[in-house]
Amino acid sequence: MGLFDKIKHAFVKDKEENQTEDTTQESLEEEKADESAETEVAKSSETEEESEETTESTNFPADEQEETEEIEEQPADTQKKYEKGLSKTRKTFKDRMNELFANFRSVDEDFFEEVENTLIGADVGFDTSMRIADELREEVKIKNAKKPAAVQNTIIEKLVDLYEEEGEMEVNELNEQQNDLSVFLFVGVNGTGKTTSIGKLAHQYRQEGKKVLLAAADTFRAGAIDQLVQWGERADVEVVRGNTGSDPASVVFDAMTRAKEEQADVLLIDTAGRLQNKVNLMNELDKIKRIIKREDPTAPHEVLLVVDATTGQNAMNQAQQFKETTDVTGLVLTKLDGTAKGGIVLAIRNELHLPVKLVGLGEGIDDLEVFDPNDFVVGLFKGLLQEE
Ligand SMILES: Nc1nc2c(ncn2[C@@H]2O[C@H](COP(=O)(O)OP(=O)(O)O)[C@@H](O)[C@H]2O)c(=O)[nH]1
Ligand SMILES: [Mg+2]
Repeated sequence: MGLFDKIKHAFVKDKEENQTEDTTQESLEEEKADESAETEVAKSSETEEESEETTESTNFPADEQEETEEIEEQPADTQKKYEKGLSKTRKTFKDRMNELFANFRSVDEDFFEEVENTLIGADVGFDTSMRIADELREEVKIKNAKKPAAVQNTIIEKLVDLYEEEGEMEVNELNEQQNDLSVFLFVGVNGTGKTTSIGKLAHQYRQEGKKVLLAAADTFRAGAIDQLVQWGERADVEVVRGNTGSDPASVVFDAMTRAKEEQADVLLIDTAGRLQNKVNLMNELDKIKRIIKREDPTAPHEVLLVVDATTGQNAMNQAQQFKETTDVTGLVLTKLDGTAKGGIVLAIRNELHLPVKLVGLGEGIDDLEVFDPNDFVVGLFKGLLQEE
């Protein structure tokens, strides 16, 4: 099933699930069937929101029980997490669409320009937004789409198609070594969520029964080391640390030695991200990498750049700069739950060509997911499709 069809499917399933609760809403809709397109769009988004809340509250206790019993998470739970984490983005996008169609008179040039602005506003990226609008012009012509619902669905179809097309060669899974040590180096500007993401990932691996070790190579601030130690306690994994101000490379050396001695499965390395001094940062990261390689020539197996989704274009610029500084293998996109601009994932894929590997969907220890492009897109657009 193609991605767009998958969303359509999710949309239909949602409708069926909520049919019993929706009877009042449904009859209301029938009564006002002759109302303008503007209210039609607004109303169906309300229905979707209500139903979302109901499913979430009924599923929550069951989710919690399952977590302790089952090793592998149910795919449906992951999907729910995405839907929850992306609710702000979805709502904003929905509001913008509603606005767009409230002013809708005909599909003219002004309309397409509004579509472009809407997409840029969602951090989809300038080039990508232009491309979508262009393809939309074509498609609307071919389909001779006139009704708002048909046009809205076509916008989403274009977004999904483009997103899917660019991701064909992408590897979103982390490069884990089978029966051998996996070394993941985390880089990124302060405050983006490196330490938090390491803590969450350590917890996940620990749950899987793996032996995990953390390295506190952000020795620049005392608070940074303590914070990682705290996460180590929460995740029940050990932290290799040095003193504040000590050489990060020496901490990494200690951690590599210990990981090998203790036959650890995973070593996660926290680093300081002082982008204001690019040369120093580059030297520091190079030195760390050299030490890692000397101990294990196949490592590091991932260099993960952590970026904060709420910072939009800034995150894109950081990613660009880090890409020039060191060999980044993938992105950790944090705080997707706190932004209304989840479109940044599309921009990253289309403009930076770096795979997103992990996404942060909240501050809790369980709020990190291996990036699943399909779940992401469903989480982003579910409920936005209109009945034609
Ligand atoms: N809402 C939300 N907050 C996050 C997420 N990831 C990190 N944070 C918060 O971002 C802040 C900075 O995180 P931290 O790990 O200290 O960043 P670092 O400086 O890169 O190590 C903390 O308050 C975290 O709780 C996320 O996915 N969602
Ligand atoms: Mg930190």
